[in-house]
Amino acid sequence: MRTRVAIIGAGPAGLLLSHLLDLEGIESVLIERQSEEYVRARIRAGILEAGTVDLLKQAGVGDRLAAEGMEHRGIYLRWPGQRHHLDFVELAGRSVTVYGQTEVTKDLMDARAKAGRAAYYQASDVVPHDVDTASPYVTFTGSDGRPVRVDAEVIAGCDGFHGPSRAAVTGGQDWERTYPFAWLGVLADVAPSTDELIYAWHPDGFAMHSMRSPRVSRFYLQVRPDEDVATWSDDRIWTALSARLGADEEGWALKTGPITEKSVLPMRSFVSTPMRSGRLFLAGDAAHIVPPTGAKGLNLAVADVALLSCALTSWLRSGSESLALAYSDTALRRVWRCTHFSWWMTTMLHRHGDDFDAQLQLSQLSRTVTSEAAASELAQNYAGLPLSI
Ligand code: FAS
Ligand code: PHB
Repeated sequence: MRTRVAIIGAGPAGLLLSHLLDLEGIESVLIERQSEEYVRARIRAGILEAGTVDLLKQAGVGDRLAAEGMEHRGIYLRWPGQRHHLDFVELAGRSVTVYGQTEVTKDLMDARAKAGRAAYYQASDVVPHDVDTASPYVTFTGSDGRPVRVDAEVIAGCDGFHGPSRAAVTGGQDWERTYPFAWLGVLADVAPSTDELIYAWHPDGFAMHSMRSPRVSRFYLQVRPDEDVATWSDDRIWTALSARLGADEEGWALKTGPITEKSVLPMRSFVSTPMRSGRLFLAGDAAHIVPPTGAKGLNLAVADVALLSCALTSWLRSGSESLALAYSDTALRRVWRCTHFSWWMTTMLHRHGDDFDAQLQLSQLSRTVTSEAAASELAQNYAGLPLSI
């Protein structure tokens, strides 16, 4: 078949790009390896920057977000003997919103179904071809086992870290940093024990108290990269969270309840450049990965797509290629800013190295909560820099 933009990957990047292009009257086809049910059920990020919230609302997929999203003014930073609230609205004039990536995906998929736009789920052997020519195309095997070819003017690689698109970018360079720790992520059917997120430094390792709704909490614990999740009983999880989040020390009770999901999440920083090769454009995790400590993964994918949909709209609708030519450099400025911020939050809050490192971390934490300039720097980055549209 033929379309204008062939999009590989139905994560938030691919789904949102297709939606934004559709609003501009530009047809696209989505090609996804997993089933629709699988994509809908995936548990990932949970914090939306102010710019992401505004964009989803402007794009007409923000009604449920407006009704169910939990707006937070800031976060708590805590370490033994210390707990401090950073108010992002005061420090940076912007708030953040707790609204699961699962919900964002549902809203985009529902909008897609309502508009009746074509999507190929359970597509295998997906390969982009001739991306450096004027006639790129994608081949794959459909869910019915038959071969499919999609000819397009442009291919958008929104297929995450493990997808095929990045390998099709020629003359690229990759940067990577891996961390000697990981996160044990936990979802529990229990009301949050805090009104806003707690980021905790602790000698036993980092911990975070996040949430999904007034009845569902999300927690993270620093563990070893090769940690076996089976060694973490529910009791062991609650005991570690109580200690690291300071409940024991500060005398408040961490509410416990049924744990519905637990998994180990690797931590890495990765940037691949350029984010364009001929008629292939990369967006989201296909081009960059950040450790989740800065809550940037999903928001960076949205920022890439906001930029890319503008660039493709002006190129495909009015023939002006200037934004498309600038796409990679423009997107990478934000990518490196978010990569630095996520690395900085990660190295400040996770136990690694020796006691000297621990003292440096505690000094950094203390500086961040006592210096308005340092607190504002964290707030501006966390709440999100304006989308450079
Ligand atoms: P995605 O990975 O979401 O989507 C890529 C899509 O491409 C997927 O649907 C995949 O199935 C598809 N695909 C892959 N290969 C393909 C092929 N060969 N053919 C067709 N389709 C293919 N961020 C946070 O801030 N907080 C978190 O707690 C958090 N948890 C995370 C947990 C995990 C396991 C992962 C991987 C990421 C997590 N992130 C988190 C980061 C996350 O939010 C990502 O940044 C976000 O999903 C990026 O969106 P996309 O770029 O659309 O990539
Ligand atoms: C989450 O709620 O899943 C979450 C929140 C903040 C982060 C990472 C994950 O930094």
